Amino acid sequence: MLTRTVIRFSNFVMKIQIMAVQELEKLFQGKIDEEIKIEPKDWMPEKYRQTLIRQISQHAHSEIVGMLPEGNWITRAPSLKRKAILLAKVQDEAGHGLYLYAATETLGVTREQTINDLHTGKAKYSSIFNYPTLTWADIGAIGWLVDGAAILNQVMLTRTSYGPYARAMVRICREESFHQRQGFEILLVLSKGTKKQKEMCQDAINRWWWPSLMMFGPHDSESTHSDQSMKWKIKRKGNDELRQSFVDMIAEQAKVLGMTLPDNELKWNEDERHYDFGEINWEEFWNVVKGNGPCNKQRLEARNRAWQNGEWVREAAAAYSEKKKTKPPTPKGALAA
Ligand code: FAQ
Repeated sequence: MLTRTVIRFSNFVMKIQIMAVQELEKLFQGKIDEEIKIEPKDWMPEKYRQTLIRQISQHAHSEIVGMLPEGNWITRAPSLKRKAILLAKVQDEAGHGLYLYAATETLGVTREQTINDLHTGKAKYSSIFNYPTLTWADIGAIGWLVDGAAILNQVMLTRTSYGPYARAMVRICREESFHQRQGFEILLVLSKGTKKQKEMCQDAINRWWWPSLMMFGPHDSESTHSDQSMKWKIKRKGNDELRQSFVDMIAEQAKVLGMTLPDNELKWNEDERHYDFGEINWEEFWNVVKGNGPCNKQRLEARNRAWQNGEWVREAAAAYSEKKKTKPPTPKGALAA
């Protein structure tokens, strides 16, 4: 008799809990529908939190790993001015990584956890950064195509439903638009240069075009997360729609450069008012995502090495912070030791 009462009572408690979660989910979706931002201390479905942790940390890793292909050219930039600009751009990417790691932390994971996931190969980062930068023109192509693709995707993210992510994206987008312009300008100079410079420009565009299209992710029909992420307004546009906007924008800009895009099927479609374009090599994409691209191994080794070499900096920062905690505050007007 007593056991039956206990079972009935625990079933009743479970039912109440399920009802409470359903009510919370309704309130949560209501906020999303009314365009009210979700903030770190608000209730959120666990799957929403996990989706954000995955996407924002993947984005942060992309910024940090993305410093490597360009960083490789800082010492070889063709002039002092180009060197200063490239240095500033690469530093910007480090800043973007920091804002995004901080935004991930607001979801209850530590930076050590997220970074460890990158270093052990568990976490993904954008496929694009697993391709090599062979000539100076590649730096132009990265700015024009890679930053161009990044902006299209990220302007939508300034309106994403999670407050800290949306706010981080506002500043990032401003800096990315400068990055894209500097890339285009590098290519514009090369496109008006000697025969060899023109060839270098075209060769870089040929190599970076298809990988840039892959940055937008799989077709919507193959995308695991798009449907739910659109309902939660984490994503505002699907992968295919953003990719199409990118093709339409770049096809026009390529004309200004007097360069071609390596796709025989690229053609203006008057009825659709869009450019038609050829099919992406998805086998190549998934191969790179799974860790088998031209530079995946090299990129992870570089990040792991940087982490190990930076250990003394982390230790010094922790020791300094401990020292500050124990030391009495400096009296007003006195000189700090
Ligand atoms: N590479 O279901 P979906 C930059 C994965 S920042 C690798 O469609 P979702 C700045 C995806 O994670 C560039 N993996 O996924 C810069 C998922 O994995 P799962 C980075 C990819 O999230 C410039 C699976 O495939 N930007 O360039 C890729 O809804 C120059 C299924 O895909 C961002 O991260 C890929 N390309 O849509 C820095 C923006 N695509 O769950 C330095 C924020 C998909 O199976 C120099 N992220 N996957 O483990 C997003 O907008 C989204 O995450 C998408 C993918 C659109 C990338």
